[in-house]
Amino acid sequence: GPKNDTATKRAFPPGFVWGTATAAYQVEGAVKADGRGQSIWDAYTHTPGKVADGSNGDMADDDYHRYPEDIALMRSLGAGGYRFSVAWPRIFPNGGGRPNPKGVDFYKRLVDALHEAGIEPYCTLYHWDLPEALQRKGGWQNRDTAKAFADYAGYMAGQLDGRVQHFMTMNEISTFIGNGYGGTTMAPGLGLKGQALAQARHHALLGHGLAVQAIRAATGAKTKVGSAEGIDAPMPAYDAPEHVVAARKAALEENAGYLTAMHTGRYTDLYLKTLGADAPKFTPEEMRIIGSKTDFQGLNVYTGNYYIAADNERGYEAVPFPSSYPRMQSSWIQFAPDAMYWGPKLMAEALGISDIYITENGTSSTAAPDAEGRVLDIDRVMFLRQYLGELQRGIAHGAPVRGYFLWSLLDNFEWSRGYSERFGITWVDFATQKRTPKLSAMFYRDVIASNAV
Ligand code: PNW
Repeated sequence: GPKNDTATKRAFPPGFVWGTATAAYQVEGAVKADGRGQSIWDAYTHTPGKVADGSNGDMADDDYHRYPEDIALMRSLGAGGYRFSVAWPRIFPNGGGRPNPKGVDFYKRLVDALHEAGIEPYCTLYHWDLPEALQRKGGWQNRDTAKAFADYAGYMAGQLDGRVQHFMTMNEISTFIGNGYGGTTMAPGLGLKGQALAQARHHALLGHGLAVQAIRAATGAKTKVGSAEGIDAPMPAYDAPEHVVAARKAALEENAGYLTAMHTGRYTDLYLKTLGADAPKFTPEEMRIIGSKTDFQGLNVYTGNYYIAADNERGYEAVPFPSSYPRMQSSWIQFAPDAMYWGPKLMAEALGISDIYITENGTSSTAAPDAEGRVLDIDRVMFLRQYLGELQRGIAHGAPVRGYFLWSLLDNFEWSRGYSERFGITWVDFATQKRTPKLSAMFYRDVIASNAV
């Protein structure tokens, strides 16, 4: 009967953390406020031709001033967690030296307001906004940047000690190194190749490891430390044992430059062999630091790659997506709900990870206000419903996932796509800064309230 219409919903474990995620440069605006220094993203976005719509993060969502309103939005979702990032140039405007107390105060106010709303803060210390002063000295190509990052991370974690229990060192080393150092589509847009690129990647990993140690030294024993890394989730083409084995091997090798190094303290033989003369220079001590033990792993899961077993050195082969396979507005997001089942499960199995948070998942959508001002983003609702269903199934089959942070709370500055790709479950009219929850926000509120999908 009518009472049972939703009885078939799939339940998540008690205590599962439901949250939303943002990043400093994408939402804060206020780039000159209270002594903030310049970051590589200020420099990049103010270089003509770099961003699709010629926009920048000068204003973005003005969350620096409107965070109480944004916390009210989280409250109306019923969310229990919020993942935000600290802008390094607000804390150390030149990368190091004397801290800027007004920048520190902003994050203390933010975190206190979250606690008052009953929302647990999850803090990322680096979401790509490197102080421009450090880029002038080579950025991540310079080994000293790893040390500067650890100094900043330890200082900031110490300032938030007792108010924040979960810290993430960095967001998606794979993306900012791949697109910003290897490619030109993200700041600083260097287009490096070969050894120079592998060395920059190594320095970023070293920065992560040094920061893990610095955060531990600056905070109490209850503090949990991890990172948020992007994966193109490995998935077997279908559930046959040989393809599952192949996908698990891919989980290790396709992430060899990032998660595998961070969790094992070594580069795989195949990684070094494939790079050959372009391999990074490293010491055993550096590898020990990179492998510093963490308490949890954050995974940003948007899409995945299918694998089949293969009779080659790797034991696997990727199955390319035919051009007709469905994808979302952002052309890199292939619709792959399986990624949420297999990604966390196989990464946990391959690397022995005991606690995972999905630190980002979501999609862009072209849905816009209708005649009544409603945003009926049914594509995002279907995307989230399918991915969350697979996450629930994965947890039921043993994937150690403790929480989920939807990207994103708000439409925001989507890097080189500017404001042309909207990831929010809340519509933002950037001319007026008016916020309107979309259909997907109603959907997410319902998921959170029932702890089920
Ligand atoms: C992540 N790709 O970035 C970031 O952590 C967020 O800041 C970003 O807004 C979000 O995903 C949506 O894009 C990515 O091209 C950006 O593969 C691009 C890619 C992957 C992740």
